[in-house]
Amino acid sequence: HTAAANGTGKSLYSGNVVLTTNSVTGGYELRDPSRGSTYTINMKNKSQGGTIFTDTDNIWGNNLTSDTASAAVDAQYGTALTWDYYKIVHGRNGIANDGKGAYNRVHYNRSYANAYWSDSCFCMTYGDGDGRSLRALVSIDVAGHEMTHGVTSRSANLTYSGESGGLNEATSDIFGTMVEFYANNANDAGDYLIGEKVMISKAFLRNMMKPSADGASADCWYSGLGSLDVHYSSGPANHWFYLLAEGTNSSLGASPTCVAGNTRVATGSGSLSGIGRDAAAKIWYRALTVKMTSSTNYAGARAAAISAANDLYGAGSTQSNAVAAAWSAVGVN
Ligand code: ASN
Ligand code: ZN
Ligand code: CA
Repeated sequence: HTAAANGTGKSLYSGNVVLTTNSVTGGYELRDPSRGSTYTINMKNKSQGGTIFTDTDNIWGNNLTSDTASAAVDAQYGTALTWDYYKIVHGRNGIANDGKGAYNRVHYNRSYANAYWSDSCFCMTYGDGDGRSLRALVSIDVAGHEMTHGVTSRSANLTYSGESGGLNEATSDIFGTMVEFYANNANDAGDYLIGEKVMISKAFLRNMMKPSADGASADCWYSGLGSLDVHYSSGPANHWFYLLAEGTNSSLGASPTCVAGNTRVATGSGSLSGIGRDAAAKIWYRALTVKMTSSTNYAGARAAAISAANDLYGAGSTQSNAVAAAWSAVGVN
């Protein structure tokens, strides 16, 4: 039995948000009948089991970790935003494009400092963080990042190692960021950083404006890129997206271009004009869902993105030329 109701969520990172919940006998459950019946369960710091969150007055959480429902609000909100982003912007009906919602498991295990998507349960798992370097990993960009792994798996299915693994990770950073911009939430404004809300000891997990700022990611393609961990070989594709969307003269941050392998040089000779986030995201979504395959590498991603831009905007269009120029700027020729 499902009956959509309007609830209020008091989140950890996004202030107070509107949640669509499910009216049941005696109260409400944290399930969204309007978005594929997405729901959130409380793992109660265990790694198995879990029960759906329920509430009597449809006001969930207290913006603090002292109420276990607060992190559940962030997770449920992040799932709703990701659903809406893919549906409204890209016409995709859920992660698998079949109208089925995923579910969330929050408070997974103890001091668990990660979040991950699983294809087998079609579900999201969120840890509370270790309390030293990471808080609960339920921010909008992390939720969008993780669920995009589900989208990738149901489309190009980029193999999670080597260069295709870096492209897989970058796809999650790109659309996680796009979901954050889409949310337009005053408490968690859109930016080109990943994980800025959940980090305690550092400012971000990853930085699309300057990937190497994390101390490990590459800014530019080089022949050994595929040997890096996939969370670091994502750097050139993350930076490509940033340069394509915003260009080199953005007020947002420094935008190095690349020459000779992974050497970063100051911008000057190679100035780029951005085509805007929305056009850049449309191009990458088409590349992901129509052009790329499990074994696509960086050279293949360049070809896929140019082909997608040609389809959407025409060969020789400003957008198509900008796609090529941005790939060249990160060393992919
Ligand atoms: N949070 C990590 C990620 O989505 C989990 C993993 O290593 N796959 O990249
Ligand atoms: Zn990931
Ligand atoms: Ca962010």
